[in-house]
Amino acid sequence: MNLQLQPHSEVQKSHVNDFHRDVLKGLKSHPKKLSSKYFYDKAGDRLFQEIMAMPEYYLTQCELDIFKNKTADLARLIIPENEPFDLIELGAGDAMKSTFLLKHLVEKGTQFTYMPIDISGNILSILKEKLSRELPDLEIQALEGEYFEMLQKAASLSARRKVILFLGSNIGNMDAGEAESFCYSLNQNLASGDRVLIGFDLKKNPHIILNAYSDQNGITAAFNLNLLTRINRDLAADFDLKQFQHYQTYDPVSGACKSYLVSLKQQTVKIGNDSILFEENELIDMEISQKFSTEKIEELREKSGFKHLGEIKDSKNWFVDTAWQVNKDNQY
Ligand code: AVI
Repeated sequence: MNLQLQPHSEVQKSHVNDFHRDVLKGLKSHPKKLSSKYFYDKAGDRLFQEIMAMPEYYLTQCELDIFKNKTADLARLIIPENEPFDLIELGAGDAMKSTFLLKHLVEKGTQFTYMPIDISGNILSILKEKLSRELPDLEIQALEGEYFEMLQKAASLSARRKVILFLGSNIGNMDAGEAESFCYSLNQNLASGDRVLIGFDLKKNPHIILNAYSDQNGITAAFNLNLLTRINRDLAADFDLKQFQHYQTYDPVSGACKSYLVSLKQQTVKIGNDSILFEENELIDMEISQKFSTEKIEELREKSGFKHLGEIKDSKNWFVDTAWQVNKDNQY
């Protein structure tokens, strides 16, 4: 999920403009807000790798447990029988978990093309290189760009049935409205019979959840503060990182796990030609990592018009990969 682009390109300029616009809009709102989609520059990617390796951050291990130890069940749930198909992964990254499924399918001689979609061409070339070494028989068609544009491209490339993977509880980084419109658009961009597998982090003991996002070593804090460093670098700003402190909350009733940065004093921060005033203890809303109940997942499925196919949980029942199918005959 590295959004950094090659220097001096037109694409880079338009991304910097979007970033500038979003940052100013967010910091001029009440309460102040920054989008966690901007966490992932080079340093942010590295910090997220460190987070995934932390013992407290159980999410990765739970979903890995599903992909590694329940691979055949997973394949039975989402893979169309006796029919070639395209397996599309949204935000594939290093495809650490899905590689277990890919290996299983290749070994069984299943006919399919793996289509990883990512905004970062760099990540996709590393992935292609890794997979062609580990699974030389795998057919890969990497798609660089935004999810929905690339889904349309995938549809134009082949009329085969599509199976979409959206893993890692990335859906939890959207607020309720965004998650609904994302799932609805996903449904609208697919054809009847296509399938999706979405990873959801489930509600559990609140201490476990809070610990995963407020680690003792401050890696999650650094992950949040890194966005201020990015704004300083890319938008000529002068945030003093020592004057902002990470604060994490988890509300076990709503399932909202939220991170904030707290301004430690009254201060004015320059961003290019703009000045933003922070009161002492004023918050910047940085990220939501929503935790789900089975009912909430069902509600999301119904609102976006999918049919339930099944689900697989890890051995602790902390994480679920849920399979839905597009059923256009039955919609509205
Ligand atoms: C990428 N995403 C699913 C992570 C999460 O759990 O919300 C990002 C993250 N933020 C803090 N720790 C990890």
